[in-house]
Amino acid sequence: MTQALQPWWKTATGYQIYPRSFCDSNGDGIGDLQGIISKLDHLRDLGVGFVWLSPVYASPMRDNGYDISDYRDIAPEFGTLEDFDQLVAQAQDKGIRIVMDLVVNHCSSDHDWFLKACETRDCPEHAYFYWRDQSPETNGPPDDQRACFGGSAWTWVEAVGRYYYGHFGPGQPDLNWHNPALRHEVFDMMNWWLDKGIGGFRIDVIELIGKDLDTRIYAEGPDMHRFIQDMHQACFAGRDIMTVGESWSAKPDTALLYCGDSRHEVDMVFNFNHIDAAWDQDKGRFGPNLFDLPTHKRILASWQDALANDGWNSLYLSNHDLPRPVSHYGCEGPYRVRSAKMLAMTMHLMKGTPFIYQGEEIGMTNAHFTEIGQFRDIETLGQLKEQSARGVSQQEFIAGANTNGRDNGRTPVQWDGTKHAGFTTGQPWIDVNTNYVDINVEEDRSDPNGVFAFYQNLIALRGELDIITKGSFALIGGDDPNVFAYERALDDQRLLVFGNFTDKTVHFQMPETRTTQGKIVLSNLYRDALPSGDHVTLAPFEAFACLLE
Ligand code: TEU
Ligand code: CA
Repeated sequence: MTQALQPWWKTATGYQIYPRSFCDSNGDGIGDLQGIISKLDHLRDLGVGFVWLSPVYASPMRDNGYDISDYRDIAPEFGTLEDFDQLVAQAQDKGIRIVMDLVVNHCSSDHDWFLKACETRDCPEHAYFYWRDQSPETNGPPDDQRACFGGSAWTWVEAVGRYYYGHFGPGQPDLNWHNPALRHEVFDMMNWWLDKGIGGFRIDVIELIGKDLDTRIYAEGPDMHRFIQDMHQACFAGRDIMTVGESWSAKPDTALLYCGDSRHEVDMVFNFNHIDAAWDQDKGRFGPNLFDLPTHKRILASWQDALANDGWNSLYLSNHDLPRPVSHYGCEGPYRVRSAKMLAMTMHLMKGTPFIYQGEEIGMTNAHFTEIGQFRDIETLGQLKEQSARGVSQQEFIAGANTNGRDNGRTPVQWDGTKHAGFTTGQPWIDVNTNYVDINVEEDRSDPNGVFAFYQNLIALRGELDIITKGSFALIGGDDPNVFAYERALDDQRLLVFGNFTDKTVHFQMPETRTTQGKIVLSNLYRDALPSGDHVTLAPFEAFACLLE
């Protein structure tokens, strides 16, 4: 039987690097490109096929690079364009592609375009941004829209006598995608990077381009798909690359509009349905963690179903905006290692491309900061202001930020047990987690039963079993509150996956009595067979995968 060759990004595993926190090569306390180059063997050993590199462009770093002041240069604290070319070449030698982060919903208020746009209405750059007059009723901003990082989304510029729109904040003015010259500039820049041989783009908040400010439709606005299709035609068509758009508003019923084959937009979306389902309706991410396994399973399964025959799923639990998976879904205590493996297995064996976030491969935990002064994130500090004004105490705020705030994923990668975890010889820009003495790469990698070794096996298994990338997906026991179980199927093969999300021994009811035992292909304990009978007993945070042929 001949089967169509799959694109590389369907069989590869991705790895996200947040450069500021990955590895510092020169002792200034900030991770950099040479630091990444020095750790490429770590990634090759893990077996990843590509890196999603969070922004390294020139930036005043108010939002750590998600505020770009020059799209064709590298921030000096990260290195130079030569360092970047070296990274692409050396990664390629190790079989790893570099996928760039593309932040084009907005730029930095320090970008030349914006500086010019603020001087006069009579320059082309003025039209690269969204401007509105003051409201005749209030003599204030045109509407009451709040910015994501706090304050009004509108900022007054005296010299031009108008407000500009910044969805995230005044330091990140939104680019006017409705202006053809702006789109042309952006596409030109994207092709410039693609011509350097990068592996593709992760596109920041893609759901926000195409907004209609007058009707106040921000996400998935009326022109979004048209603009993504323009982008595809101008930059992606005919290139062997991978593109993934971040969309906080994509749902199973709109997913194919972004990534269906015939749409010519992007290959995948990062959706957040399984993430914000656990957020409090009013307090958002800073509220309590409302994780509920049946809801989580239903959401993941609905995405598997929606993209069963067209489009493609991205699979992930964490990134630089999210808490650490063991802290959020697993256990930080005695079952840390075991739960890290369980979370990895249940995520990676679904259909789609898995993404590992730096530090996840050794089971790093949340930050557990104790003082406001330890937080660095612009969103967290903006929320602190807003919530203090509403009477939330500092203590309460710190608890919320420690549960779900963005700095949890941004503490430096813990490489070894030496001072500052081997991340830097200087003073790190954000505190290293105090648990680095016990939890670090050197320690974990020296243990054949460590988290790293398990990820290696998981990634290797992906290369061995076609069923992981090609098989169909069906949830088993969707209502069970403790166990995430599913079945993959390809031709005569079945792959059963089980993960206990609790710290208790549980009995999972199978829908039918099994007689065949199958072969255990991966286990985070010492299981060697699937028990026959009508139920499976799982130890705390146990996970295993069983192949039936
Ligand atoms: O994030 C988009 C985004 O809307 C959320 O992550 C946001 O940070 C908020 O937490 C929702 O509560 C992307 C980037 O991943 C993020 O790091 C940037 O700050 C943001 O866009 C702006 O570029
Ligand atoms: Ca540095």
